[in-house]
Amino acid sequence: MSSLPLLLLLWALGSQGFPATSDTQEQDMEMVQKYLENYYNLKIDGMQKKQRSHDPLAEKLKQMQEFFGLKVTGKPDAETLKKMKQPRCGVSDVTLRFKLTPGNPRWEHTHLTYRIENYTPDLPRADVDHAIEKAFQLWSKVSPLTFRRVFQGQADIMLSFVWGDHYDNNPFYGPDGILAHAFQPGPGIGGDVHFDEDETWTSDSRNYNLYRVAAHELGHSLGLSHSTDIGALMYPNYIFSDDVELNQDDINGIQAIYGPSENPIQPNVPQTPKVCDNKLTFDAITTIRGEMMFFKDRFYMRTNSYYPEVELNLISVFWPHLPKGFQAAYEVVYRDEVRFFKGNKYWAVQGQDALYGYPKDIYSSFGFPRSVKHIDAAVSEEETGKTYFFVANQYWRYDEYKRSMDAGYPKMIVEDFPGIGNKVDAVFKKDGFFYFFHGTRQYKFDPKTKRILTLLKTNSWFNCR
Ligand code: 2NI
Ligand code: ZN
Ligand code: ZN
Repeated sequence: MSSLPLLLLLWALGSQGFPATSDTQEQDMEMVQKYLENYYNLKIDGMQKKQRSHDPLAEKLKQMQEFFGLKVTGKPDAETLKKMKQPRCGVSDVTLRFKLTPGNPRWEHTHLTYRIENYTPDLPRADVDHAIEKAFQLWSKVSPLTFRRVFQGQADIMLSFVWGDHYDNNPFYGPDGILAHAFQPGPGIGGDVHFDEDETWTSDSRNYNLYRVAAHELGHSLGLSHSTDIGALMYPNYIFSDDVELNQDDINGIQAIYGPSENPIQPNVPQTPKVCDNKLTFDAITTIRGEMMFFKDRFYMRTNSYYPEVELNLISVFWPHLPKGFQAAYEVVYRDEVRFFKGNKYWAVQGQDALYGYPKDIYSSFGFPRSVKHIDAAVSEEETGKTYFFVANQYWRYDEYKRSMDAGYPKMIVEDFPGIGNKVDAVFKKDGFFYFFHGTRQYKFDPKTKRILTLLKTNSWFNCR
C-alpha cells in the first residue's frame, strides 16, 4: 500500500475531528484502513478526491459497526478500535450474513442452565422435553457452551408457553404471525424464551414444529440476531423442512460470539449456494411450466423471463416432503408432470402438488436393471416423447407414450453426444438444444449436428456480472 491513500485517509479522518498527530493514532488509522480493506472490501483510489456526499471509508465503517452491533457513527471511535483489535476469523464480513444482537450481549459464563417452566397441551411432555433438549444440542455441538437442565429456581434460560399479553411489553396476537420470542443474554428475563400458546405446537411437519422454533429462539437467547442467509436457522421466516440443522452461517455467528467448539471437526455443514460463484455445480435441472429450475442440496434456483434476478429458496417451500439432494429431474410437458430422482426412487409433482403414491422405484416403473443404482441426469423431449436417462458413461432412452424403454439401450454417451464427457450432472433442453452440465462446465449441444456449440459457465442463466 503506497502512502498516498493513507495520507488521504488521515486527512479524511482529521476533517471529521480525529486529528492524527501521535504515532499510536497513526498506527490506529493504518489498522482501520487495513481492517476495512481485508474484511469490508474497502478500496481507496489514490487519485480520488474526497467528496462530501461519498466517503467510502465512513460507509465501510458504518457497515462494520452495524455488523458488530456497535453504535453506528461512521467514525473510528474507541469501541470500534477495540473491536478491530480483537482476534477474529479471516473470512470477509461481507460474505458473512448472520447478525449479532445490537450492543453485543453475550453470556459471560459458558456453562448455562435452562428450565422448562410449563408445558403446552398440544404435545406429550416427553416430546416437549425432547424438542428443547435437541435444540440446545444444536448450539452446544458447535460452540464452547454447555446447557444443563434444572427443575426448580432460576435458570439462565427459562422457557415457557404463554399467550396474549404476558406482561413483558411484547404481547402475542393469536395464531400465526409471531410464533415465539426470546430475550438477548443478560440477567433476569435475559435469555428467556416464550412460545405463543395460541399456536399449535407439533413434533412433525405440521405448523409449527417446536424443535425448529426452539432452535431458532435459542439463537436469540445466545446473542444472535436474524440472518439474511435463507439457509440459516436464524433466517427470520419459518419454513418447514424435514431436518433441523445449523448451517455454516449460524455456526459463523455463534463462533463469532463464543469462539470455536472444543470438538472442531464439523463434517458436512450445509452451506447456502452462491448463485454467482464460478464454482457452482448442480444436482439436477428441469424446466417446469416454462421456467427453469436448478437444484442444489436443499435449494432451488429459478429464473423466469419477467424478473431479472434469480430466485434462491428452499425446495421445501414448494414441496415440503421431497428429499434434498435430487440426482436428476425432468418434465413431461404433456402430462404437466415433473419427476425427481434420488437413488433408486423417484417422486412426481404437478405444479406445487406432490402426486400421491410416491416415491416409486425406478425398476418397476421404467424397466431399469437392478445394476442401475441411481440416475445422474434426465431430460424429456416434448416433440418426440422420448426421455433420455444418463447413468455413468451410458444413456437410456424411454418412451413416455409407450411407457417402456426403447430397444437397443443403454448406449455409450460418447456415441451420440460426443464431447460432453463421460459423466453428466444435469441436463435440460431448450429451443432445440441440449445443455449438459458437468462440474463447473456447461455444454450447449446441437443434436442435429451432434456437436458442441459453446462452452459456458454453469451459472450462465443467472445474469451474473
Ligand atoms: C419465525 C417467526 C417468529 C418466531 C420464530 C420464527 C422462526 C424462524 C425460522 C425458523 C424457526 C422459527 C427456522 N428455521 O416470530 C415472529 C418474529 N419474531 C418475534 C422472531 O423472530 N422471534 O424469534
Ligand atoms: Zn414474552
Ligand atoms: Zn427470530
